[in-house]
Amino acid sequence: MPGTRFNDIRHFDTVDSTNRYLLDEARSGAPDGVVAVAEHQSAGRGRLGRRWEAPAGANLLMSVLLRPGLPADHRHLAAAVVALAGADAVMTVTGLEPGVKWPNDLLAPDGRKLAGVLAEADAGAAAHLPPPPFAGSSGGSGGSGGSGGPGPPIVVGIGMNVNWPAADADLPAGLVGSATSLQQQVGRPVDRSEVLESLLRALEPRVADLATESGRIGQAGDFRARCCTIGARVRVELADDCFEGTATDLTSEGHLVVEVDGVARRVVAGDVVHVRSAGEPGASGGRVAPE
Ligand code: BT5
Repeated sequence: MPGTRFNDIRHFDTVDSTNRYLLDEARSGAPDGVVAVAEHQSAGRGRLGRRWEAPAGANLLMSVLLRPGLPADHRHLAAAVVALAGADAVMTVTGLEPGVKWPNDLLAPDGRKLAGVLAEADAGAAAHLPPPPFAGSSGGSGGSGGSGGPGPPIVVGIGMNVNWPAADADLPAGLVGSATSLQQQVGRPVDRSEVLESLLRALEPRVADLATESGRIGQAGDFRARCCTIGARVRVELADDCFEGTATDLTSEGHLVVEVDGVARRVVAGDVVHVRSAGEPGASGGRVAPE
């Protein structure tokens, strides 16, 4: 795609998972910016071993390989910029304004899930990268830049419900009430290639921003501004604890701050469910976990 790093877009009729494919390519040295798009995934994956459902030929199923050279504590931003670019594309193509649920799902205005993002870093592949030319500098022209910096390559996949489900009756019972599509929201079929092109165009400057500290601060600010989890009543489910509170902020590292009985608790990793009071439209049952 001219003017972007996304000039190698590989289309598949069927693949097990576009994330799995690009992680393997990364291990073989594939460069920053390779994109994989599938009509169908036979083993589309969500977080924590969960499955991503989509019938053939209806939705956007894509992954990008990024070598952003992000500091370890900022790697969540790779997923965040893809979620933000997904939201940009939805707004450009349909006019719908999705919310971004922490850490990186897109929700329709009625609270149902339109898209999910899965970021996977391959620590093993980092060994194949050259050392950063200016290790220790931040924001300069050297070691943190776009086409291959320190740190592992990161594959970020997004599954966006474009034309499926067309109606709730299309969904398996487990997703009724929690999943929706662009078509269902706007009442007409939506062109998947327009969404893909718009997403990649929006993603380019956001990924470029990851190379500098000021750019990262800007992206984190965009994420905070779009994050519909802030201000929401949430239930946080940790391995050994579960509590409810109100999400009040995101830290610059992307951790969620949840106030529980007047005490601020920082959530780094865990599942978060937006809790809605009776009478509010569709609760998001989507569980959220960090990559
Ligand atoms: C996610 O996981 O939301 C990340 C999904 C990432 C999918 C993309 S598709 C391209 C790339 N290649 C892959 O193999 N994966 C990525 P998580 O938050 O764990 O949500 C998964 C849960 O969402 C499932 O357990 C279901 O409950 C629900 N779900 C499954 N398919 C859905 C869909 N199409 N729409 C809404 N919810 C869905």
